[in-house]
Amino acid sequence: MASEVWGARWLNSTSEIARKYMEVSARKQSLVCLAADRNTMSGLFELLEEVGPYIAALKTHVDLVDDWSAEKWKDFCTAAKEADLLIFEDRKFADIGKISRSQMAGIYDIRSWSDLVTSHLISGPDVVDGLQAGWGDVGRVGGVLLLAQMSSRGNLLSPEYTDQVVTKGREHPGVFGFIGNGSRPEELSELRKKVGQEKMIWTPGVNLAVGDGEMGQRYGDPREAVLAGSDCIIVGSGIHRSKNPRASAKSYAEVSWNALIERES
Ligand code: S5P
Repeated sequence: MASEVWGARWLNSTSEIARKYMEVSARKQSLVCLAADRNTMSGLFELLEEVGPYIAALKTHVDLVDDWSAEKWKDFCTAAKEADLLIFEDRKFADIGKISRSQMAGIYDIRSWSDLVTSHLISGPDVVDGLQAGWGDVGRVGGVLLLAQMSSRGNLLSPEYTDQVVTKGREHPGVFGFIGNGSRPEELSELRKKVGQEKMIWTPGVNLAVGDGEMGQRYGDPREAVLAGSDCIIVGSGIHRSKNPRASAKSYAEVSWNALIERES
């Protein structure tokens, strides 16, 4: 099933997690990663229950939950696994290797439940080794998404910086892929050319209502993002703030899946 739509991407992939993502996306016919930016555990459980069937991955910001507890989080992650989802902690690591390794532990113990994490490469390539060592410390494997571009206006990730992140990230087996700017399809096409076909590009900054979002966020069209090379659209408020999150998630799933078929055929 995954090979039918993902074709050579699936056949040539050497990443266990990338293959897992392609399989889940094909099972659910969705390239949607939900940015589950709700700040209560009940809000998170409710969202998961409503939209689980229409999404392929669940992105969290574990440190913004007001009533977080280790026990409730464990239950939440179990529910996410039961809903056939990859769990992606958007921690945006940026420290030196050994500290990143320790930050995978600590109170949130990200290494024990995340399949994917985000990281900047500003401190150099050892951050990726540190994060991989973190998963290794608990006998798990995971993938790092490097921020190659950002969706927020005025960000400091220059085209030269993006190029360096891609050049270094492409060679590293611990790098699952890159975060690209979903709000600008032309930037995304350029990014895809540089990234090649092996690694993933996941894109925030997409919404069916394009334009400016809150506090400097920018939104582009999800179909255009996928056609320009995005492998996964990261959608937050477009789903969790909508009047009917389930119906919205279904719409994003359909748009993204149809665009993938259009792109790959
Ligand atoms: O450049 C970025 C990178 C990320 S990971 N821009 C982003 O918006 N994000 C994340 O995507 C951000 O942290 C948030 O969780 C999500 C976008 O949410 P939305 O509500 O704007 O769709």
